[in-house]
Amino acid sequence: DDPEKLAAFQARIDRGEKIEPKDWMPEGYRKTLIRQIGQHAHSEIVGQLPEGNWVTRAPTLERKAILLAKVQDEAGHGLYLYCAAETLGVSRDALTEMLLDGRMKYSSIFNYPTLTWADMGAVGWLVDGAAIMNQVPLQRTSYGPYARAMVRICKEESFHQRQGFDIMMKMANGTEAQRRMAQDALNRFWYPSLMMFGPSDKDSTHSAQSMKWRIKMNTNDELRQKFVDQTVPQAEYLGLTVPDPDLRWNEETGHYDFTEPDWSEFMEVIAGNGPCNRDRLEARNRAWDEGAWVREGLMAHAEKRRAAQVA
Ligand code: FAQ
Repeated sequence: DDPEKLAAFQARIDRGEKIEPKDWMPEGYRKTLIRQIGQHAHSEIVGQLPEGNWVTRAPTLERKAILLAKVQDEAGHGLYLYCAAETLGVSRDALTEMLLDGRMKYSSIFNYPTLTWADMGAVGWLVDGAAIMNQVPLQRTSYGPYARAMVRICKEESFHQRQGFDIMMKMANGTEAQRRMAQDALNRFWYPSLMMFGPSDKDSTHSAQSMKWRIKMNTNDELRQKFVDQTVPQAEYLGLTVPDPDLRWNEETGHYDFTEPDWSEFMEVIAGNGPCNRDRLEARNRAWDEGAWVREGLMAHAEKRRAAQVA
């Protein structure tokens, strides 16, 4: 890229201007955005599976209606994000193909199983909570279409987080067996949720450049710390114990000290070897294959209408 163009581009970013689809941008900026927005879109789509697993087994009609709405919201988020990625010159079909054949990633969190109803509480509370922590600053990201998609997504995510916390309240204040289920869900989802923010800053390959371009507004460790600081008092309010014996409030720093996730487990999960990676990709591939007739039908219909117009 031409150094003068690069400098002018960086100056626009530094002034806080939004970059729009038709503006000049460095190839690296475009590629990083396609990777991040694409991974984010895939996460929303694959992220429907762990909760979709419980729609038919929700304990009441009301819980079922709420969960169904939440899962449908995630599909909508995926669609806004694919649209934002398409403004960068990549098609949704190309992105989908890269998800289905494993060339593109989606969030590590969705490779963990949802074993009990309490997991619906833990996912809403912790997973959507972590998602919001990461996405609220992204409303100010430098790429216009991504920033605008985030505004609506964040509003919906805060409803998702509250519905999860509400399930946790019911379970944590229910029978002894329900309280144990809530604790067990927290035990299993705590570290996977901390991993959602990505590797520690020293191992994050993209953070420095992405922050310079304001694609990312915070480092992975900054957001992880914020999440811990916000969530620990919520766990206390629920009367549940965060599964980290070394967790403690640090008066000097004004933050909680906590034990880092097991990064070797994280690396395994993002390499495709987590507990559910194979199932998740199989489910998405099956949905794609089984939907082929719908796509073909729509194409044939469009073709017929076009031919009729020409005639
Ligand atoms: N999982 O250099 P960095 C949701 C990869 S919320 C998998 O630090 P970066 C809502 C990374 O791609 C979840 N891979 O990377 C919902 C890179 O590999 P690459 C989605 C991960 O991009 C709730 C390598 O590690 N949210 O879906 C993960 O600067 C409930 C090095 O890492 C977003 O995507 C991970 N956790 O920072 C839906 C938010 N972390 O590509 C349903 C937007 C890192 O070079 C139910 N994304 N990697 O092969 C971001 O903010 C960033 O992309 C980070 C990672 C912070 C995730």
